[in-house]
Amino acid sequence: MHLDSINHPKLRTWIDEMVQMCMPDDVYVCDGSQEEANRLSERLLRSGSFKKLEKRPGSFYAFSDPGDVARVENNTYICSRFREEAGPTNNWADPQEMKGELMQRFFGSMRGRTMYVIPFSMGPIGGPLSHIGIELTDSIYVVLNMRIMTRMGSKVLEALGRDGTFVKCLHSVGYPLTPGRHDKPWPCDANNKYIVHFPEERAIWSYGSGYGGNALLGKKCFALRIASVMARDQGWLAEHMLILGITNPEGKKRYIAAAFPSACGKTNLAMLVPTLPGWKVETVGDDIAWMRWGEDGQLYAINPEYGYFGVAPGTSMQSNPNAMKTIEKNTIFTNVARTPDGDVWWEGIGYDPPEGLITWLQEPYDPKSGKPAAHPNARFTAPAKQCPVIDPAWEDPNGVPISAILFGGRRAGTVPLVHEAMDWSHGVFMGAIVSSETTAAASGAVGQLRRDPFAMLPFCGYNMADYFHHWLRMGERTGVKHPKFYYVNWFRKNKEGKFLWPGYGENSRVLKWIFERCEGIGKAQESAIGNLPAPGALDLTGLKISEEAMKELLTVNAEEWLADIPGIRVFFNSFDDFPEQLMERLDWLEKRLKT
Ligand code: TSX
Ligand code: MN
Repeated sequence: MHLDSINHPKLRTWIDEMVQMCMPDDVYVCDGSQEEANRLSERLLRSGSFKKLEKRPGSFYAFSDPGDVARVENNTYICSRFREEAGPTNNWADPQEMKGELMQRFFGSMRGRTMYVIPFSMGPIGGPLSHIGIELTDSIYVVLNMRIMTRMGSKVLEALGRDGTFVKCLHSVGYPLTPGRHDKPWPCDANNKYIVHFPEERAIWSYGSGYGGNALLGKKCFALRIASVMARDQGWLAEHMLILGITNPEGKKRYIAAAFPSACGKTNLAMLVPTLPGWKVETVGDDIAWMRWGEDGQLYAINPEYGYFGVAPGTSMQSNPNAMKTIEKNTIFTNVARTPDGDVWWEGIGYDPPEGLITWLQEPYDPKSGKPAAHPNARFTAPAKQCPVIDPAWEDPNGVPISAILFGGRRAGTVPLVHEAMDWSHGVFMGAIVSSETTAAASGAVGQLRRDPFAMLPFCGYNMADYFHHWLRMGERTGVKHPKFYYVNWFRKNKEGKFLWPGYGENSRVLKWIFERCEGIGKAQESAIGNLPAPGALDLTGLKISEEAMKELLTVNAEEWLADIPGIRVFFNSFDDFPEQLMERLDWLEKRLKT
């Protein structure tokens, strides 16, 4: 579509300004149609950025510059007016100074390219919890991924009308095609990446990277960093949570939201296949939840996204059959390995690498090299509606009512399989102490404890102390029915270093107990840290697990917990204006553990 099809004066003015700065050869407004997507895919096939995957209809293969394979937290900024508003866990820069620096980077950055205007909606178009963004980008790869990850195109412009509000998202790969310069399969400016948020202005400027979390600005940048600020200002919640529906054999359904740091299997949980007969899990979302109190006093959640941007390695018919079926068609694969007959492969896909495999670096795969065929952060981008267990209400603009909120982390010791908070503020405390041990996939040492409150540390667009206050305030609303809070740990190990819990589909046994607690029929016993399943309350029918293992899984070892407390205290004290209520909760916990 032509730029003149835009009849929103403020949008038009902003685009004109950005065009002046970035100097693209052309401007194109995306309509979101299949014809448009076909045309753009064709262009990437011709230029060599995409390869067709003959084994997967409508699917493409892309590989990145090795210097542009992940989010870049060191180059991610929150440019609020004052440093204190960003807090100690974010990089802060003065908005005016940063704008000046970035304007130099963006100046002429789109020369020789087309600027694509992507109107997109986070959440069902026109829904009461939904918000609109406009991303300007010089990357076709971004356009095609945004078309899967968000509701995108003409319908969004219609919903925006002549004066609707939108989040301004500016993106350039930072590789202008100046005379004599040739394009690359993955253009980027790997040494000069900036992922910059202007929360007051509701704007995002992203420069130099084409990679998902840095370039698909609807996701982490908008739906979490900017939306968390909007949510604080407007009295709702923008969270790094999956949403699942769980139905018991009698047909009663409840919804659960859950926050986990990376490498804990969030997508696997969202699409879980229960081993308990008669129980069913359905997926509303696998990464982000926007939640608010409904008229009836229940907490309602939507998934603002339209697709899954999932980690491929480790995904198999064993670990996540529903994800495997979701990515059979209409999927973009980035940095996986490819087979000579037009399929994909990665470590942990569940079968041996085929003959003639080509790595993500476009080299012949050598198993003896010790180097993986797929990058550990290789991704699939797939439409949510292709998930075989997508929830019937996943597009309900009013959201689904949340009965329980789960937190979790990867802990070899200390933390039991599941425990329940005593009340809302205890639930907020549980969220605030979320921590996880690092795996090989993450950079740095293996097995190190990382604090990641609410799994939001990299994604909160303002001061995290203020974020905790906001969560506590949300619970003070009168006339509302609080969800219950739980902390789960699928990763506890025995003395021999073996996982005690089988995990995966067997986690349905834990979900069943949580479901029954919400029904008021599940039995619990109090411990120092909260409520544990009472003896016999966890349904272990048909599961081969020793009594010692179960005992270990549900043990609260006071010494171990007390050893954790100084670290938590240091973390809490690292904030100015940390909520008194949560500090008191820590004292409460310590006292209970000592008696
Ligand atoms: O996703 C996982 N979940 C959640 C599933 C709904 N993973 C994979 C984590 C990396 C992304 C798990 N890994 C889970 C889990 O519950 N549990 C474990 C640990 C584990 C690994 C292998 C076994 C058992 C547990 N194997 C056997 O017991 C044979
Ligand atoms: Mn995530």
